[in-house]
Amino acid sequence: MTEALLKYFRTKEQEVKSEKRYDTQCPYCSMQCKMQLIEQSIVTRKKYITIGKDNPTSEGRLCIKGMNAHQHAFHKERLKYPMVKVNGEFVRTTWEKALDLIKENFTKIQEEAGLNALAVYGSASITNEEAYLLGKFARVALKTKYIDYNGRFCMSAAASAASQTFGLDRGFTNSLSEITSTRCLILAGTNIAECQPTIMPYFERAKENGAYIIAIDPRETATTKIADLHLQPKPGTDAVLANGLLKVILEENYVDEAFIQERVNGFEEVREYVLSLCLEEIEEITGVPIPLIRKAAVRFGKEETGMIFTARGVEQHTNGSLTVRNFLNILCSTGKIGKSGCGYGAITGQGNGQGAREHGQKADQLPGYRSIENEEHREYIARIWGVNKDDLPGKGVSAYEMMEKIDEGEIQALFLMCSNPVVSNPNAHFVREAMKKLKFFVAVDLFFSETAKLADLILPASSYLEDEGTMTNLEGRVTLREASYPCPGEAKHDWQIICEIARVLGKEEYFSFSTAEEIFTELRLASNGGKADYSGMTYERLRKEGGILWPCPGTDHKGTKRVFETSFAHSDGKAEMVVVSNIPEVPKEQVSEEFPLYLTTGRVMSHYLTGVQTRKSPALAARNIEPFMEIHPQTAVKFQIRDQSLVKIESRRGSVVVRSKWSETIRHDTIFVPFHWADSQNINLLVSKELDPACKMPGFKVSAVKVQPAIDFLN
Ligand SMILES: Nc1nc2c(c(=O)[nH]1)N[C@H]1C(S)=C(S)[C@@H](COP(=O)(O)OP(=O)(O)OC[C@H]3O[C@@H](n4cnc5c(=O)[nH]c(N)nc54)[C@H](O)[C@@H]3O)O[C@H]1N2
Ligand SMILES: Nc1nc2c(c(=O)[nH]1)N[C@H]1C(S)=C(S)[C@@H](COP(=O)(O)OP(=O)(O)OC[C@H]3O[C@@H](n4cnc5c(=O)[nH]c(N)nc54)[C@H](O)[C@@H]3O)O[C@H]1N2
Ligand code: SF4
Ligand SMILES: [Mo]
Repeated sequence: MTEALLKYFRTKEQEVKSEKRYDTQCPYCSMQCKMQLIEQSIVTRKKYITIGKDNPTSEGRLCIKGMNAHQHAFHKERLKYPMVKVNGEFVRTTWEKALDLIKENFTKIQEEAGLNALAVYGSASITNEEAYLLGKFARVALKTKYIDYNGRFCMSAAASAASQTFGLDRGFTNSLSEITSTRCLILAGTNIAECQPTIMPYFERAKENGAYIIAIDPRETATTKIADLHLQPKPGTDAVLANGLLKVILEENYVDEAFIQERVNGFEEVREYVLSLCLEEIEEITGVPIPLIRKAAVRFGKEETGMIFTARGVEQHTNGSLTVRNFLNILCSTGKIGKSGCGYGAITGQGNGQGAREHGQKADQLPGYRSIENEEHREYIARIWGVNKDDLPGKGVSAYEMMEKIDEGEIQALFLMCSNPVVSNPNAHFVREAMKKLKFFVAVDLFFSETAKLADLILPASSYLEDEGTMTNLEGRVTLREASYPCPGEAKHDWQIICEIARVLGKEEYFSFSTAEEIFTELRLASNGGKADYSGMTYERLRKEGGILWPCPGTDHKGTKRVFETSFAHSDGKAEMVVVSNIPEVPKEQVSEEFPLYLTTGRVMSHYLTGVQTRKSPALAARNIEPFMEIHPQTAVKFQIRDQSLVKIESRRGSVVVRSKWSETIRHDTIFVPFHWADSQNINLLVSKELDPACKMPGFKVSAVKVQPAIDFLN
């Protein structure tokens, strides 16, 4: 071919024949960045680009995950048809046959073993409409008490702490724009630079404006690098560290007596306990030197304004909820809550981590943040649903406890929507074995996830590009995701799937929705008068206003930028401080001669959760093709582990083999492994089943382990 001809074809290849644009929101984290997929037809193929769209939260920014999300949505392994397992192999089936199979098995199992033999496991990556409908589906169509969701492993500790201390759990009590003018910011166990990258400019602007940033993390991360002061506690000792901070605040008298007098209960008990502690002991337990504890406390105490942010680093512990409460004790004592530049932020995790925890997927919850054990709440929701209050089941158990019920045979069938529990649950080997015992298991997913592979039937769901609905972001801002791309093959929206199953079960009258908006209209009513009140929001308003912060109790209500300005949400209007003992109720696994190191787990920027989606995205997978173990070089040498070599990590529960990564910036007694990989690289094989007694959060962030070169193990 001549040069001229080649050039002609090259130019032709670049020539855009036609272009379509689809508005949507990123399927990943709680920032819910608004974006637009541009689909260009060029000569031989289609070309895709994703760009950010302006909005009040992410201000048009995107991170690499959002930019590349279409790669998994268009992946050739996307499920396009219902798949049924026949003799151990999945074969394509029709929706009609799939629905018949569900009807037959659900009915038979409930007839034989009772209503509660069926369980539902939901997700915080689905829309508000779907989360709401799934809760209703469990209670009205299946009449089972067993429903819970993956948010149990995510937001439960922070949610329970905020509910107990403030009487209300809106992840961030203020709006993001206030961060930039706040004087002191504590980032406790959060790695926003990798996990909510588009939030970073708020903190960078705060720093430019002179804010002092304190990070608390056993590792140095891209987030701790923006901090002025980095405290590196032993994993799992944050509650004790918070006691240390409080002690200095009390001794140096940075307390806001007037605020406490007027707005807080329980201060005296906390003061008495904290003053009885000695800083030397706190230094010993946490590994944080006293001068640094002092420096952090004095700075936070003396600044005019301050905010505390927590995330899974301090929350995913068997005392996670009390740990958060102790950070809230600091806010209450210093009066840094409910004012401009003063507040609390539980950095929410999943895309709809906020909304999905409000509308009834939790074992003990009804829509609008109502309680399933409160007679008035039951009455109200039963009325909206058109059922008898006494027919609504009671409260069930948490996500991991459902796995125990499956193992015991009390739960015999499972309907799973949008989660990969065999990878994300603690004690993963037990969970996989338990799930194999299910008599009938339906999974709704985009892909053959590790868990879906165990199912009897897999139903193909639509993705973020295709499924319209509302998502509530980390600010508590409800946003409308305008997805409109056609579904691949015969995939359906999660809400449609719920409605169709309800129909074959004879419950059509309660689930006769033909659009997501119709479900939202019912959700608005159901949330009316509840703590998370969406009743004033409409799709039209959400479109026009770019999102609304809840509570929004009327169509002329503007939404709520800051909560707790004049009172807290407990009946007496006051916040409840609580004594948080240095000795946790559930003892944490300690290092020993046999298991000499602490293992903590978490995330990297390019992967998302169990990695089912991001491992399929070439641009993302290429950044981290496999898991790794971050270890201090001195520790590595002690255990004969070379950099970039395979290592066996073992706890009392199991072992994995991953590659080592030397890092000067992690504590000597701690290793870190991200959890985005499955099977023999699933770090949850090592994590124990112990749960926080208050909120049932597992201790993902601390296990005692030993490490050795994998070569010994392979020999
Ligand atoms: N790239 C990416 N972004 C995500 C996700 C993802 O999978 N990938 N997931 C989303 C979801 S669902 C969630 S919940 C959030 C999670 O967001 P984060 O909670 O910020 O993420 P993690 O990496 O789990 O943990 C945060 C930090 O806690 C530290 N840490 C570990 N143990 C302790 C401890 O005992 N004390 C303290 N103080 N710190 C500790 C870790 O070193 C880590 O840097 O991210 C969301 N965004
Ligand atoms: N060791 C350790 N374990 C952890 C954590 C940790 O920090 N350390 N973090 C915990 C946290 S915070 C979380 S949030 C959990 C998350 O744990 P999981 O809920 O298991 O996480 P995902 O990987 O998001 O699983 C979602 C599944 O749903 C599918 N999916 C995606 N979108 C849709 C949709 O729109 N509809 C349907 N039907 N399916 C869809 C995906 O393909 C995937 O298979 O993991 C927890 N486990
Ligand atoms: S992963 Fe989070 S920060 Fe990144 S584009 Fe998606 S929503 Fe935005
Ligand atoms: Mo999460």
